[in-house]
Amino acid sequence: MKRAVFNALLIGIVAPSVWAAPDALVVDVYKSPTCGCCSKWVDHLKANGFTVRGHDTENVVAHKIRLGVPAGYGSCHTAEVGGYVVEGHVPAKEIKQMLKEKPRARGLVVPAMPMGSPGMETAGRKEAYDVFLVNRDGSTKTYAHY
Ligand SMILES: [Cu+2]
Repeated sequence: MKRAVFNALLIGIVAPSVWAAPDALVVDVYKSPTCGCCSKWVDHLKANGFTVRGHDTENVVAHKIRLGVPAGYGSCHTAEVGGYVVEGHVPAKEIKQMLKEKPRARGLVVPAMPMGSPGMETAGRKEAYDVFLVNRDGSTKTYAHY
């Protein structure tokens, strides 16, 4: 009985901080436990105000298929936020923009792992890359260019 009271108090203390974070800013990330650049991208999201729930798995591909990442647009990790898929090293800026604009789309992808993208910072090296919006029919269009 005392334990139950203690738990109730604990929930009372914890809950407000959970409510303070809007649901749309919670990102579920599927990645291999040994992926270094995936963890660095997670750090990038956290630094930009996202709450991240990490899910280590050896079968990230299953999530890409489930969430509709088009063939050839895959990267090292796959994430879900606000009903959208976010594939690869997508900058927090475009994720926030998408959550605000709420396009009728599957989500955002940055194929492969471009040097200089968030989580792929390499001293002195930057590659040009596109952030693509994946439409509901699986077609893509450029959402941002770096
Ligand atoms: Cu990566």
